[in-house]
Amino acid sequence: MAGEPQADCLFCKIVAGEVPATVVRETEHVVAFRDINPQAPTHVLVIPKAHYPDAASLAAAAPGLAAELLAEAGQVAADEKAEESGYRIVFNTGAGAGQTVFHAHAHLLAGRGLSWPPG
Ligand code: D5M
Repeated sequence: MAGEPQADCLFCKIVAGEVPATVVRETEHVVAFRDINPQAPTHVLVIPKAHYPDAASLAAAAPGLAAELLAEAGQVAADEKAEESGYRIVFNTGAGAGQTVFHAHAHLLAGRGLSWPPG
């Protein structure tokens, strides 16, 4: 069922505390932790605790939670002092766009120049 934990999902395991992560923020519905392979000085993943395979399916099934996720990403950006230099929030969606973990997650990237268009 939509939103239910998936036994084979890495990020569900992080939510459950079965896989360690460096958590920087946690609320009732959302958790944010540092990416294991950072692509910028600040690289935090912001995820819903409930399982949805990608951002679009999250927004379709639980729009309030999607909004909460974005608000929490903004709060992490503030906590990381990323607002002055600017930051990027990215949702890779589909293997062709580089998604490797099929549990919705926002990448928050900051702390270096971010070129456009992205690769
Ligand atoms: O992003 C998936 C991201 O998840 C990728 O940047 C690496 C990161 N990752 C993978 N395993 C872990 C653990 N265990 N902790 C923290 N971060 C992790 P995607 O957009 O799906 O490519």
